[in-house]
Amino acid sequence: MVVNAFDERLRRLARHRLPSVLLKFPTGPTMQRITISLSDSLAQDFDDWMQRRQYGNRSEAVRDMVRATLEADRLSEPDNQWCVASLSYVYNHHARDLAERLTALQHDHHDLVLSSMHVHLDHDNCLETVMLRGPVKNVRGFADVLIAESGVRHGRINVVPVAVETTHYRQLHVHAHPHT
Ligand code: NI
Repeated sequence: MVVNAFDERLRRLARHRLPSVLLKFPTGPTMQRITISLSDSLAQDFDDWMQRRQYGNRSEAVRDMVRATLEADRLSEPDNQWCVASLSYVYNHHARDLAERLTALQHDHHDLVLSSMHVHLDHDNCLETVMLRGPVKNVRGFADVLIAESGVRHGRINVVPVAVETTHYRQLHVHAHPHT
């Protein structure tokens, strides 16, 4: 029958397609084992630091140190490096016009601002985290202006350098991949 033949063809197609679909799933990064030598005192300092920072093992601690160094180096490159970043700060929402000024600042830079989260800490204080994406220079410039606003306290930014891919399909669509 025609229907059965069609079903059989579908089944065969499905069988044929299965391996290529499975191949698309990453199997995880391959690891290299690196042996390093430290003096007793440096190793002791490292273990103490690890304990204070709640690291469970030396490999994870070293990996984070290597990442931090490489990313700091990348961020110092003068080219138009892109990043994703989270900017957090505390402010008093009773301060005159401050809440409006901060919102206006985010709207003025809507090309950089992906989202923001607002937490009412108590009757006066608000904690806001703004997620940003764009050229490092612009993201840092935006953060500097916002942190410098009178009444904004504890302003900190965490910048993660990324490689970007852009595709134009109906609208600009950006993929941002962390380097490490
Ligand atoms: Ni609030």
